[in-house]
Amino acid sequence: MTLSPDAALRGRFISFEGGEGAGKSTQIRMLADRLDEAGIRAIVTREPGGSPGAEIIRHVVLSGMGKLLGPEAETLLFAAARDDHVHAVIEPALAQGVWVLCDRFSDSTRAYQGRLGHVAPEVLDAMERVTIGGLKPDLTVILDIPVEIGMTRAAVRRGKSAPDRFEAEGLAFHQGLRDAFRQIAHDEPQRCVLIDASIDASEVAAQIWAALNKRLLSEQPYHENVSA
Ligand code: Z5A
Repeated sequence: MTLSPDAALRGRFISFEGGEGAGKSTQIRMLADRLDEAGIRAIVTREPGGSPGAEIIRHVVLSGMGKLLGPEAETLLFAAARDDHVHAVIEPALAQGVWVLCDRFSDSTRAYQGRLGHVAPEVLDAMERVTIGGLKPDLTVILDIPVEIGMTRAAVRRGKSAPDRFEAEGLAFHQGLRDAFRQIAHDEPQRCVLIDASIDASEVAAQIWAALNKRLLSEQPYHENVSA
């Protein structure tokens, strides 16, 4: 694959998506370590949040305050957080040739607020035009896990703390979410890779690394630096 000079210098943008307890944070950390060993500069970030302004909004939405405003207004809060995050963190990093590993991005809005919250696609399209413009992840890793396993993992990790606004939703909500992410992977196979996240974390990591090698590391200039 031949890239234009600007595209070759730009960092790569990888988002991680999936239901609760799928292991996104775990896999992002493992991938960041592996990229570091390969000599590729990368930052780890998350949504909602990732920039000082967006972290304030994260606190509001996860507390459940946004839900009280209704689905459209809650979606606007996620969009406002994304706008700040993209402009303050993601775009500057990519422009400097730094890779961005992001725990959730716009597919989460499509799944949670679109499919589950019934916010109309044209409303989501309009918000995306404002917040992300043409920015799309170069690769989206969708971690797929049976709902019961994911919820159990999340409950164990949470311990005695109270569930947040989305963790508190029931089984049907989380099943709908899983379906929504699987549908996104099906609809956009060039951007997305669907990975079984119910297996051992090191095996999940190996599959992510293989997908990344196939789709991104064969491009110039990164292949010269990396041994698979
Ligand atoms: N949201 C939205 O509605 N709209 C939007 O546009 C955006 C987000 C961007 C953010 O929650 C919430 O915001 C999210 C959607 C909504 N809703 N929820 N819930 P968050 O950031 O607080 O949480 P999360 O994104 O859902 O992630 P998570 O539940 O924290 O899980 P995770 O990052 O996918 O998993 P983990 O922390 O890596 O692993 C969970 C536990 O499982 C942990 O103890 C691990 O050690 C363990 N684990 C991980 N992998 C394995 C394997 N392979 N085997 C066994 N155990 C494992």
